[in-house]
Amino acid sequence: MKKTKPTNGKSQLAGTDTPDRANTNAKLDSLEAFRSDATEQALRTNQGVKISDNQNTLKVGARGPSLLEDFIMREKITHFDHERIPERIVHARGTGAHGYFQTYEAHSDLTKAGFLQDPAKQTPVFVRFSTVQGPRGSGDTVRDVRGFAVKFYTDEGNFDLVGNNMPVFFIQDAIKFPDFVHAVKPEPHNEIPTGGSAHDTFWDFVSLVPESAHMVIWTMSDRAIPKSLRTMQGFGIHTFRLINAEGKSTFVKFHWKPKAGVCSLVWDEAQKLAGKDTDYHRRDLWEAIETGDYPEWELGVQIVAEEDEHKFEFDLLDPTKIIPEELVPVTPLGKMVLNRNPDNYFAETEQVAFCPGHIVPGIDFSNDPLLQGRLFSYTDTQISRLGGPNFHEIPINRPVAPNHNGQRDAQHRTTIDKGRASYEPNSIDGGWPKETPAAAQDGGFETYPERIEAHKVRQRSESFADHFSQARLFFHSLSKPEQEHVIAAYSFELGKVDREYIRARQVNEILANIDLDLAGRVAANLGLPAPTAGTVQVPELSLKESPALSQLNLLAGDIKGRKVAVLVADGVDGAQVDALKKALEAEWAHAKILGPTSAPVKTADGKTLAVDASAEGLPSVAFDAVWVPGGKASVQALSGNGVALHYLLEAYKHLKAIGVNSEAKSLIDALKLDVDAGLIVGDDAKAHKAFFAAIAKHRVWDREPKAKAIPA
Ligand code: HDE
Repeated sequence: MKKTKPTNGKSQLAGTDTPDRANTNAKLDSLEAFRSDATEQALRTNQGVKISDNQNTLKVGARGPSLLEDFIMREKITHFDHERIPERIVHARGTGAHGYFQTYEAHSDLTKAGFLQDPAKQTPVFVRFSTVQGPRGSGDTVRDVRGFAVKFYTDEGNFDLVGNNMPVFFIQDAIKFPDFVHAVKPEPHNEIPTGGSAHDTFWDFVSLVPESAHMVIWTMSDRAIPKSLRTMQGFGIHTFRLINAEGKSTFVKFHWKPKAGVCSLVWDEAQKLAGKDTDYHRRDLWEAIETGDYPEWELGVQIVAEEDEHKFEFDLLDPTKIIPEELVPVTPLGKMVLNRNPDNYFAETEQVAFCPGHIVPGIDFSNDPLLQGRLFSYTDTQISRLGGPNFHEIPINRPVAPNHNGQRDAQHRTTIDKGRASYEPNSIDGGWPKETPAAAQDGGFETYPERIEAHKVRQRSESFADHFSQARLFFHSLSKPEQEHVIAAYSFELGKVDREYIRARQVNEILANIDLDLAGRVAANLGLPAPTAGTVQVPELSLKESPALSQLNLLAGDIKGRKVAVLVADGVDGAQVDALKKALEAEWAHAKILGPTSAPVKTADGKTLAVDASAEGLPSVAFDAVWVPGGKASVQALSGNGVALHYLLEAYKHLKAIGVNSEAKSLIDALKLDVDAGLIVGDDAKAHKAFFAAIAKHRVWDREPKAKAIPA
């Protein structure tokens, strides 16, 4: 037997890198190096002891039993055993980013909050986007609400705006939240389904709780399958108060409007992505920030004067209602830019702790009963999730403002408090830290002295009783394709409900009160009789449609940040590929070159063209559009390549812009795809322009009826 040198567990590959591999490693190193704080540092234990062997447990002889005295191995394994912390009970799956907020001007008429005064000041923020139902490892693109939580590290303390990508909520009173969450979470006997609401307990609950009707129709709309986290609106949902230096209070609703416009996936695409790229949204946000396409949102408020509180056809305190933007437009306050990825997922995105109760002087709560309950829940949940009441000391949660007070000790205390007096008043430490009287500016926090005279009761206000008129307004405000998607989503979800009485209840007692046509269409898809009337009298709203609710009216109009797949094979026309790439870059859009494999291809003029991935590795669902350049041999090869043909077919089915060079038209013909407003054949700058215009429209909606006949 050939004798080999003992390896002591070290990789034999070390030092044998091929030049290509070394190159890739160099690339990775240059990306990551600036982040490592262990460069040129020795490997040590947590107690600071240098480690000489990190490969082998201490044993009695090379083949003997391991020794309990191996403190190095025990420390390492013990720490590992406790690496996981409880995931969030809701919103467990999330992704975060750093950035800044900058006010457009001083909003002193509305609020004394310092971060809304100086247009030259950038206030740091950390944002966490999330899904609600699924566990931490679940798919990004499931049908669900998205969390949109922003922590502003202001000079006056942290302000958390903990919102969602939809402007209303499922319930009106916090006491119903555990019931709602138990119903939507995977069923208790088999823990199915992961990440979705298409199951009996969810529909059982929502069909029994009509106040959920408005939010449920939002979750059945395309808003629940956003294309990207960058293309979502955000909403504070509840009515809040802003308080100015004179103590004047104004009601507001917070809105985030994405600069990239609002767009969604189509359902088949969302389902496929959940398998093909579980991290699709996370990756998209990460890559956008790494490439310098910094996502941006405008923060705005709908402003309602205190004296106008009761002038609406709904109650401002009811979180199942919007204020239509046609009635109260959104006043822009400032912008938020996300420009830095976290260094460490766990330390930042997992450990960040939001709470709607984190507010600063100049902002205050309303009596929305859902908001009031949230003020308790978030801090309470961090105590078990983050292991004690000192979670504010974790770096991502620390305010930039100082936070001296008499709170001491408890688990995980890291501050080394000096001095004897951890109480107030004191004379030993000179009375410090002392209260700051509430003042116009820079004063201590003072609650708005709202006058309330009432009995203590467990009651729902009469003004919260209408559950259907705004659900109807939403449905009627959608474009035809969006309405069709809502009908399809209800049909899909209720089709997964085993108990027919639940399906029937949702159709007859909820959908029929929203819209009889909607109810009839869903009933037909479920094989149920169409209801002929609703079960309650739904108030007629003065506003019949709100165009601000349809995503088709919320596109950005440009193609910044969009991704285009370019399908190539040996013999491709390299000049055409270059020209398209340049044209896209000029618009801040990006091309990825996809080959039959991950190996480079040869261009028609004999050059080597590196590819970004194989077409199989980056499927069409990960792109906004597809382009096929010319080059006879390339087109010939693609016409016999099932992955490439499926690529085009799938992009067509998902209503995406497709551009083909005239030499490549044979591919389209072979697939029997018709040229339309989004399927462009051409070779020149004019063709690029038409192609880009189609991408800007996001989908070719007119193609949808035809696309339905294409196999999924
Ligand atoms: Fe939450 N919610 N929620 N929620 N919520 C949590 O807090 C809760 C509600 C929202 O990225 C939990 O730290 C109650 C509305 C977001 O870390 C928990 C009620 C809105 C996030 C909690 C609501 C939200 C959470 C779980 C009804 C939109 C993720 C972990 C009274 C305005 C924040 C945690 C992040 C997270 C409770 C309703 C948004 C359990 C009791 C309405 C974006 O405390």
